[in-house]
Amino acid sequence: MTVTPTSRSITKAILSKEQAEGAGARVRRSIGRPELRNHDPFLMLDEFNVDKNGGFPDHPHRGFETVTYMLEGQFQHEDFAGHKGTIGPGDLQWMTAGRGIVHSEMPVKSQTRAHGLQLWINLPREHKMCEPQYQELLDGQIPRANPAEGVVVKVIAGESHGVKSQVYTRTPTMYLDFKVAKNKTVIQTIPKTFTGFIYMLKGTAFIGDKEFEGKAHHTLTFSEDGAETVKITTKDEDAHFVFIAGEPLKEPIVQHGPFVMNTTEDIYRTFIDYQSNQNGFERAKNWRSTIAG
Ligand code: FJE
Ligand code: FE
Repeated sequence: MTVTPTSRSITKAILSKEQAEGAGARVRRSIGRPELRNHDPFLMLDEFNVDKNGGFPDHPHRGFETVTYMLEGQFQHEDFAGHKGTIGPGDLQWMTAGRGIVHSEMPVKSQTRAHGLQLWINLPREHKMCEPQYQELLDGQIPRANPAEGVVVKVIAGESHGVKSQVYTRTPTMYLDFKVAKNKTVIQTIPKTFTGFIYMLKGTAFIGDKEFEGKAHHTLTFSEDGAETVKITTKDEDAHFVFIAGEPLKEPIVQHGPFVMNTTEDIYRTFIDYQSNQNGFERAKNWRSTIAG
């Protein structure tokens, strides 16, 4: 008989230092860095900081989803189908790239800094070539749970303390933004089979029965022991972190930059599709965004 512990524990704590990415942008890479590769179903998590001279000009995606969650400043987006918009603090863009998106992601020029998180979630084989879809929510449209005084959970995807997100997840995913005042304990449930992690934005939190200490800009990965809760405690500091978990796809991953497929053959086909503007990349022909300057 093996005993299932009550709370998941922390198996790794990795600090993300800033590195250059895109065009003059700075990111702290969490998932996707060498020590945190293939955290199935997650491909990448970047905490980005972009000033008015930087950004992520015209680039493609296929085979996964990008989830952009703004913390500070304003960010603009424009794609090859004419889909365009601006997201500000607390707003969310859940983009299913599916068979193909070409777009540009840039800060609003008058702003000094755009700061946020971008998560890449892999898609299961049967959804990789789906029609692209956007699910966009303003801060005020994202439901909150308030499990105790001083504890606010924004439910971006999945469920927390009886509050459910309406975001459709093709890969079962939980994405929760926790703000926890000092000297609190909160218990978050998590399905047995989900992998997951916490990425600390501010302050200090103590995770699991052994109270593993997590500090800002660290990724804390959960044990995969079937425990159905994560116990989180704060002490003499308030904490802000995201809690991200999902059902592993357990499929082969062949990634070439912004293209993520199951086989090398599908990656070769993707290069051809992108170069010859077909199978989802039709509108890439002669397209240039108006926001990348
Ligand atoms: C990309 C390099 C990149 N992190 N965080 C190579 F920078 C990107 C890319 C991003 C990105 C965009 C935003 Cl808005 C936030 C990011 C990397 O766009 F897709 C590849 N392939
Ligand atoms: Fe992108």
